[in-house]
Amino acid sequence: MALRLLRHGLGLDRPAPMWRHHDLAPSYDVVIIGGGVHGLACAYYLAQDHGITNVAVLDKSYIGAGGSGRNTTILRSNYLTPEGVVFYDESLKLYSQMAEEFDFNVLFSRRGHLTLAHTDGAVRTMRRRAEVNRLQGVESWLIGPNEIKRLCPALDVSEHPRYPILAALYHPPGSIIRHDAVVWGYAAQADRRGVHIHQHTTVTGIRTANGRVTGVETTRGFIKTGAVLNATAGWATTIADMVGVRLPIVTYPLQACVSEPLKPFLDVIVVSGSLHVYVSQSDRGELVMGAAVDPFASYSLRGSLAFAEGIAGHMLELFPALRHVRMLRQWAGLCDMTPDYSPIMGLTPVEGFFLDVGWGTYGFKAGPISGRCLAELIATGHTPPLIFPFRLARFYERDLVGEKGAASVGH
Ligand code: PYC
Repeated sequence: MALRLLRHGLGLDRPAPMWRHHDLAPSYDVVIIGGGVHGLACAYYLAQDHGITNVAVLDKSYIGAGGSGRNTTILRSNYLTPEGVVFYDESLKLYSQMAEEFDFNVLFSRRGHLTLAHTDGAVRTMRRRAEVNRLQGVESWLIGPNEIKRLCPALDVSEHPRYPILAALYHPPGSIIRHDAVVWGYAAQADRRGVHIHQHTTVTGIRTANGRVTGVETTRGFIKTGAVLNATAGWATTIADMVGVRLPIVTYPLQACVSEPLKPFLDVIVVSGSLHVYVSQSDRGELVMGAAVDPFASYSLRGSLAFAEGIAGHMLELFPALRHVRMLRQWAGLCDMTPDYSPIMGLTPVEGFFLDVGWGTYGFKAGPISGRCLAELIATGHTPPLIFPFRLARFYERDLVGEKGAASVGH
């Protein structure tokens, strides 16, 4: 015991770092801009599935500092379009296998997901979503107030609230996971296979010649490369501008907050589009809550009083018993919204410049599958069918994938 105490005091039994620091190499086969779940997952699958390990992941801050560490950790695949449903369902499968694959506890927890309908119009949309989901083999169906009460006894399903609950779309596979652990897991696995993770390394320019990428300028020096993946949020348009690719993206802040820890009372994830709120209870007992994006385009990461007041009011309409619960902290992340509320993945007119951007409020749930598909595209030159519908060219070809109706809350 005394020896262990001494070793601990001297810092001799610190766990090994999960990823290493490297000098910037003069060239890499692939440079990934953005050290969130998407970028790190792509690096991992390049190495794991395709044996491409001469890869750099660059982040201007620390890994997971962006949307990957700022989301509310909800995983689901009950989308509105067939293209969206199959895509997010593959991601959910990868998330559910992650702990075993990495031998690392990512606190994956299958909870069930309820999207409440308070109006006839919302009931119609939920019914349509349920049909689309089931046609793609995804568990999702409409339930009434009695079943909602059974799954979530704390909800007020009486006729008294301003917006009584008429029905809900129930999606049993809906889950939560520890978002930091996901980032660390991918980083550790990518590092182990030889990928270089460069934190605090800002991209200042991308060089091209004859319509193709030749290298990346950074605050730590120049990197020669023929393949660059833009896996950023908030800075997606800035990076794309560096090679003259225009993206149909407008950036909005999305705020979230957690309550003080409470005894476990909420098994399911609850979403109300009409009341602009979604909530789950973490393994630590905190209520993790979010709302719609802020109603103005901005790059602000600050929380606002208007958000705190709004979400508290809406939470109390759903859960009156929580009136004495205190909010512990609040924060914001950046959401790159596209015109059809679907992401942009794949090729661009500049050879060697790839996109994994425009995720709006859906990014975290898609990290594993978009990383795997982008890795396949970069390695083989072929666009996997799962991401073909999300190509940039769809905006010129009038082939949109309208996913607004699958949002957690109204935008
Ligand atoms: O689409 O499930 C969702 C979601 C949760 C938080 C933001 N978007």
